[in-house]
Amino acid sequence: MPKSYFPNVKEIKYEGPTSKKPLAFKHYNANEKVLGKTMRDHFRFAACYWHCMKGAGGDPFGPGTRIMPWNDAPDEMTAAEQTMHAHFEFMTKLGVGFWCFHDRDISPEAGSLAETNKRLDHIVKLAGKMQRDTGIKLLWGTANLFSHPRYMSGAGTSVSAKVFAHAAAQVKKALEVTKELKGSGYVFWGGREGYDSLLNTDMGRELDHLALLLHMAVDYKKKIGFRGQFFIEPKPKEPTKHQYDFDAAACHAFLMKYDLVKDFMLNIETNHATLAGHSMHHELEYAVGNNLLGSIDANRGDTLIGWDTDQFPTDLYDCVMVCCSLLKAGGFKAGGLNFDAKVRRQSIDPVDLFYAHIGGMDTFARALKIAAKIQMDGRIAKLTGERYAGWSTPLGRDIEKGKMNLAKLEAIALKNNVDRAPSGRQELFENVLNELI
Ligand code: XLS
Ligand code: NI
Ligand code: NI
Repeated sequence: MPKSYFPNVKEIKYEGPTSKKPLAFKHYNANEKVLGKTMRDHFRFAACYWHCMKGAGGDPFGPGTRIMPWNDAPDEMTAAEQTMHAHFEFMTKLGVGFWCFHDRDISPEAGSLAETNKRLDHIVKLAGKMQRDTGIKLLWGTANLFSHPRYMSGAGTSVSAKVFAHAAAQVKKALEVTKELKGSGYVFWGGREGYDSLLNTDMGRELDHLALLLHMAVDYKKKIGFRGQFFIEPKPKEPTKHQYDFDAAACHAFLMKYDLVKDFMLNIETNHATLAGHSMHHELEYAVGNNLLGSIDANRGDTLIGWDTDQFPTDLYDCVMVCCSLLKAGGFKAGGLNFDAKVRRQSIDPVDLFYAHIGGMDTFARALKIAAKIQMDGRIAKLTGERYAGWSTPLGRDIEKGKMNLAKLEAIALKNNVDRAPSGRQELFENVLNELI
C-alpha cells in the first residue's frame, strides 16, 4: 500500500440535499443529467496543483501555516514525487476528472535549464503513470514565467532578450510535456507581462515581443502535433500595476491586432474579472459573444480586500450567472472548470482541501440546475426579446441588414416622432430570477 496523505478521508459520495455529512456532496451528482448531459461533462472540474499542493498559506505579512505531510522528505525530488501522489490521492477521493499545473509546481528548478528539464521529465513520467492508473486527465498545463527573479520585468515582455530566450525555452518544454500528458489545453497567464512604471517602459515594443512569443508557440504546437487548445487568461494587475492582458476585451484586441485570434480562446477567472472592475458575468458574456469562451478558473474575491484572494466560489447568485453563460456558449469543449482557489490561511488541515472543493462543486451543481431552470422557464429570454421587438420590424431589419444609411434614416426620423425606448423592466427581470433561484 502506498502511503496515504488523507488517511481519514474516504471517497466523497453524493448523498443528496438532506445529508448533513460534511464530507459528502449534497448537490453534485456526477452522473445526474441536466439538459441531457451529465454534471461531470458539463463542468469537467479540475483541481489545480499550485494552490492545493504547493500553496502553504503565506501572505504578504507572514509565512505559510498549512500542514502538508507530502512535503516531509529528505530531498526536493522525493518531496516532488510525494506531492504528485498526494494530489492524485486527493483528486481520486474527491472525484474530479482533471488537473492543471505549472511546470515549476510539479518539479523544482535546478542549477541549469538542462538539469531542470531532466527533473521535469522524471516527474512527468510519474504524472503520466498516475493519470493512467486513475483515469484522471490533464485539463491544461502552463509554464511559470513569473516566480523566478529572472522574470522580474516579465518574460515575453522582458527588457532582456536573454530572458525572452529563457522564457521561450521554458514554453517549448512546457508544451512538450503538456502534449506528453495529453493535455486538453495550454494556458498563457502573463503574470508579469505588464509594467510597474510607464516612465521606464516601451509599451509598444513589449507588446510586439509578447506577440512574437505567442506566434512561436503556435508554430511549435503545429510542429510537434500538439492538438490542445491555447488559452489566454486575462488579469488586469497583480503582481504588476498593469497587466497587458487586462480583461477579455483587451485580450481580444491584442489577438486581433497580431493575427492570433484563430489560435486562442480565453480562460476567464472570476477574481481577475472583479479586479478589472467587471463582474465574472460581464467577462463571460464578452467571451461568449465573441466565440472566445474556452475555459474557466473559478474562484472569488472578497469585496473588502483588494487583491486576488482566490477564495472558493460559494456565492450562488454569481455561479448561476456563470452557468447561464456557459449554457449559452454550448458548454466546454477543450476547457473545463478549474478551481484556481485556495483554502484560507487559517484552514490548515489537509481535510480543509476537501471541504473547500465540495463547497465549490455543490454550489456549481445547484447553479447549473437553476440555470437550466431559467432556460426552460423561458421568461427571461422572452422578456429580453420583447425589449428588442423594434428590431424585428421592417425598419429594424433593414438597419441590421445594412440596407440603411444616415440620409435614409434621417428621412424616417423626420416623419416619426420617437419619445422613448421601451421600459428596461430590470426589477421584473430580477424578480423572475429570484423566483427561479
Ligand atoms: C494567477 C493566475 C494563475 C494562472 C495560471 O493569478 O490565476 O494561477 O491561472 O498561471
Ligand atoms: Ni488562474
Ligand atoms: Ni488568479
